[in-house]
Amino acid sequence: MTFLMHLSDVSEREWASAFQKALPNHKVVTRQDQYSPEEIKYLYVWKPEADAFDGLDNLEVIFSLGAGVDSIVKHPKLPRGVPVVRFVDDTLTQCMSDYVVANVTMHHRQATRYKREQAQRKWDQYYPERASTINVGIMGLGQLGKDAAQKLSMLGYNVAGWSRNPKGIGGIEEFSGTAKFDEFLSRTDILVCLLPLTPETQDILCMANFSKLRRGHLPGGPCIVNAARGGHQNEDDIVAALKGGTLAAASLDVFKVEPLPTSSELWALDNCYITPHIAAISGLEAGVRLVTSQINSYEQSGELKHLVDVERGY
Ligand code: NDP
Ligand code: OXD
Repeated sequence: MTFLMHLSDVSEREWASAFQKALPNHKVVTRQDQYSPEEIKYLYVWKPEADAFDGLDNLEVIFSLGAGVDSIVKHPKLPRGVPVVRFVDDTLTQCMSDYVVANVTMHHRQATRYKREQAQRKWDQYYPERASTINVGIMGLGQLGKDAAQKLSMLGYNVAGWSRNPKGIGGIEEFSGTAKFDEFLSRTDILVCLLPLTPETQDILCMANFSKLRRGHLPGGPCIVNAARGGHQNEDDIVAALKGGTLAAASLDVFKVEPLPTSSELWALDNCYITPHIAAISGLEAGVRLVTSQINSYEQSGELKHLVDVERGY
């Protein structure tokens, strides 16, 4: 039973050593090791290369290092019928909520205004509005969106969420489906994206949608926070919206091209808050614990949790 690491931009050796300790009866290999493709039963994958599935004729389970599986489900050679399991863990959820709460509170508390006034050595005692007057809208009410929504609600924000199907999360106003999207946008001051990247959600952060956000409540205008995927955002539109005032500020953790090219105009905008795809991490300890327990349960009873619906895309 051989377990192959296929982890682009991540140390395969480090993960392989940790898995080998946790799964002593399995052979754990990296792409640099000697193995024959037919012996691979399990694959641990992040950003699969074009040849990721070549020759893996006896593959039984694909484990995603990420919570987001867009690069796996859109892979042209993804073997049909092989289950895909994604990363779901409280450690990742907690990290993401930390990022979302930090960025929402920063925009609520007018970080850009005070940064600009500091540069001018200007002392102007403007008091931000109470959290309860700020409408936060979270796109995606899954593992990550639900937790962020609940934490922001506990801080006093007026939180709504948008998903495909209603979730019944107490204390959160819910909008479901495309028919309710404009209504959701029109009540939102700070828009947070925690959607999976699918053909339906591609480029959802665009000028047409920014111009539907509520204006006149958050000083300077509405703000966006994107911690999902760069494919959700039209970066030219974000630059234009940040320069022209359609958006007061944007927090972006993900980009169409990563690393974000040094030529991107986003780097130079003082109302754009850039982080290098670090909102939440699939940590080694949690990943080894999760995948080991999934492999053990699969081998004992055939059961797997957190399965991806490949056709749906998440
Ligand atoms: P989930 O699959 O648990 O949740 C996805 C949510 O999005 C669900 O509520 C779903 O609604 C909703 N959704 C999907 N498609 C649509 C649509 N067309 N219209 C409206 N709602 C839709 O995902 P997670 O919460 O675990 O993760 C979300 C994303 O966060 C990941 O896909 C990944 O890209 C990103 N991520 C980024 C990280 C970072 O460090 N920047 C780290 C981890 C994840 P419904 O349930 O009703 O179908
Ligand atoms: C993920 C990510 O999808 O880190 O988990 O982006």
